[in-house]
Amino acid sequence: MCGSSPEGDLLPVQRKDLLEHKALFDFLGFNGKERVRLCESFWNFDRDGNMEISFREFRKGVGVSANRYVKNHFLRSDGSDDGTLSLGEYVICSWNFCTIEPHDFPSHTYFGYVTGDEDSGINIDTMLHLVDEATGILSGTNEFGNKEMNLAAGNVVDHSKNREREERAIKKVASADGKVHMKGFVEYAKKHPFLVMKTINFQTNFQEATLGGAKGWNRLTSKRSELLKGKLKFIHGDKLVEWIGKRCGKDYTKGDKHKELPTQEDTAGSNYVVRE
Ligand SMILES: [Ca+2]
Ligand SMILES: [Ca+2]
Repeated sequence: MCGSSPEGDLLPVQRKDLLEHKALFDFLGFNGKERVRLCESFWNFDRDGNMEISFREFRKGVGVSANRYVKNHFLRSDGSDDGTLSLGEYVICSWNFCTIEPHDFPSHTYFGYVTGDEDSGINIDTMLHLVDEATGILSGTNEFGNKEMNLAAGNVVDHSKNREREERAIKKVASADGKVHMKGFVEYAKKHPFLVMKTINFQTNFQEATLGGAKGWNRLTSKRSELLKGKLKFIHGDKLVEWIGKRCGKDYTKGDKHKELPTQEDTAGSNYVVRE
């Protein structure tokens, strides 16, 4: 058994790129084949070839729309804060999202990415906005700007009634401070699974675009909790980028630019556009 090395077909610059992140791949437990595959998705996403993934390239690569959830996920993975993901940031970003285990997923994850902090709450207005973003039942327009099927079928829908009904349901799970906290959110999401559908879609798309689906990530998913040692019950990308970097002897919050491509440095952040 002497199959060819998974790195055999790579260009020298790609091999160098991969080697630079060896400690990171080792720490996260990627085998040779998986690390090449993940790097290949990075190089494919990077349409303009500047060795950085812009938000636009990220959305196109994963195949998702620009909603608040995807935007926050991208921003928190950008440890160096320059508006793009370097290979190191991208590896952590995809590992973090594609290996989330079923019991942490999706309402806890979704909540964290909407609030940015698991101890803070979501205002009722924001909750209504999220419900509308997910379904369009309050405004009659979904996140893609399409009218609901009801309207297309010529049925008259009273959206103010929908809003009142949802507002009542949200108030029921809100805390004394008038905000919806993690516990209330999870309760609401249990009865309204459509709210978190986009986290499931996002993970599915992301897994497919990287290691060929959930199956390709299984091995790494089973190692996740052992690696995190239960210390970080819920992890945001920015904390994770810092935490993992420290364990790999690399500071990803300062970025790891490719010095041999100096002309791209000035423009690296200019492709970053977020539509709400
Ligand atoms: Ca790029
Ligand atoms: Ca960055």
